[in-house]
Amino acid sequence: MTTTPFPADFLWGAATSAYQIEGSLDVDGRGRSIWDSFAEQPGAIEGGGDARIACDSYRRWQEDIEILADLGLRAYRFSLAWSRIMPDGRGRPNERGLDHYERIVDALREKGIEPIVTLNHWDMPEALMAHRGWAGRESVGAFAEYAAAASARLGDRVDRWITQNEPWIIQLLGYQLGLHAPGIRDLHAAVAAGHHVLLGHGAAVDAMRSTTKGRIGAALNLLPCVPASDSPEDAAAAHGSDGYVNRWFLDPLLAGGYPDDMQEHWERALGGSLDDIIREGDEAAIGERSDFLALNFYTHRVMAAAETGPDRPFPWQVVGSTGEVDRTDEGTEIVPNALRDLLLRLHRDYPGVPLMITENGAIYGDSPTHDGRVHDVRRTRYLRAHVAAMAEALAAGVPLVGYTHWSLLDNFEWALGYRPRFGLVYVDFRSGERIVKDSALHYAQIVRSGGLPASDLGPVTAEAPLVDSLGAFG
Ligand code: IFM
Repeated sequence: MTTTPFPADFLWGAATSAYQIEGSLDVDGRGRSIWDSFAEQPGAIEGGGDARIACDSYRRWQEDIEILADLGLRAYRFSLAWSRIMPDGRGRPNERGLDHYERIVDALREKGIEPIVTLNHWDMPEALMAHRGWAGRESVGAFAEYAAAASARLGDRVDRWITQNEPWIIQLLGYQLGLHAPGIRDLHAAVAAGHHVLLGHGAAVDAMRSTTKGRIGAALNLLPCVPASDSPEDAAAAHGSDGYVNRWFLDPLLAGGYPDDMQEHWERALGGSLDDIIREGDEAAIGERSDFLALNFYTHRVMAAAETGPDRPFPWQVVGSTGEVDRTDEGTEIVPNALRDLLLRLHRDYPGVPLMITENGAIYGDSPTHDGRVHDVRRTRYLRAHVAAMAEALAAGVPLVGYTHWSLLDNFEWALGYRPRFGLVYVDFRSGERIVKDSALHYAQIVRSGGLPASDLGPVTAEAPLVDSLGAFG
């Protein structure tokens, strides 16, 4: 009999977010969100799509929960649509929005599936753009009001909360590069937005404690940064990039404040101090509040030194790996060992903090074949490779408590529209029909056996790479 390092109560699950799956944008008193406006801009969404229907999960949520239950998953990470609960950004919460999520939480619990609730998965109410969205400090109080309303209604039955999803992506794509809502391109606004997202985390935790005993954390998308060569310049580039992407968010949440080296990089890039953004007492209002760290892991960044310039605020660039590397259909490098090493690093650098992987997954375009099934063998290999990486980290003593695969469903992949398919479950976007992919069935076996069942699938491989979407992020 083989032993498994996964504890019996390990939270095996899958993840989604409201805007990516729900549709039904104009029902039950929902207000407009920044993504509604962004998607209306010509050229903003590849293929010209929008999220008016998406996976139709606002209406088909029971079907989604049945699928989770049939697969034997123990946790479902989903998000509340902020603008369903606070249609005007501030003021009285919309009870009909809360009713909807209460029904979902209760149905999950009835099936023995732990709800893991995200509060901000990017769909800020449009009304808050009157105060510059996350770039304005008013966002912090508005977010805390929303968190308080969600916790007052659901706090007695949600044991795990995620306040913010991927602060760096909000900052980078939403406010620095303008590729996501609200489409702003301004470096100062970007660093302010990232800071307010973190302050919002702290304020939300404080606003929720009196109404929930659930554990509260934020989800960071972490990208290990590796030097492209042995040169000291590339080593410095990797360290700098690590400050920009990872430590700028990890350290204030878990180590008492922003890292000095990255603060200097920001000051050089902005040509002045950050004192107008980061005020006295702010770092204390972010730190020492998280009950766990949630992390989203997809790949790494291979970094080289570079000259700064108009489109490059920092002296480094992503160059990617040379030679043979496994990649997803989108060209993203598949590096499960980097996940293991990241977990070990987090355990070393932030000891005692429980870790949860709240996203990990890959774009593979497999669709139904003549037998009506989706034989996405590459996703199964990808999943097994990352489960093996988690097993190694657990065996080395890392306090990893769960894993929710991204995503339960093929869905609206933001600016990339519906082309990229991340789901364990195939969605026919014309009919709304769901087809459980082979990878989901294999995942069910992993969950049943509490680790990796024997398989003859062989190593992770992938077909020809397309474009490395992360390479463009500088
Ligand atoms: O779909 C997104 C999700 O909303 C946030 N993390 C990355 C996923 C894949 O790009």
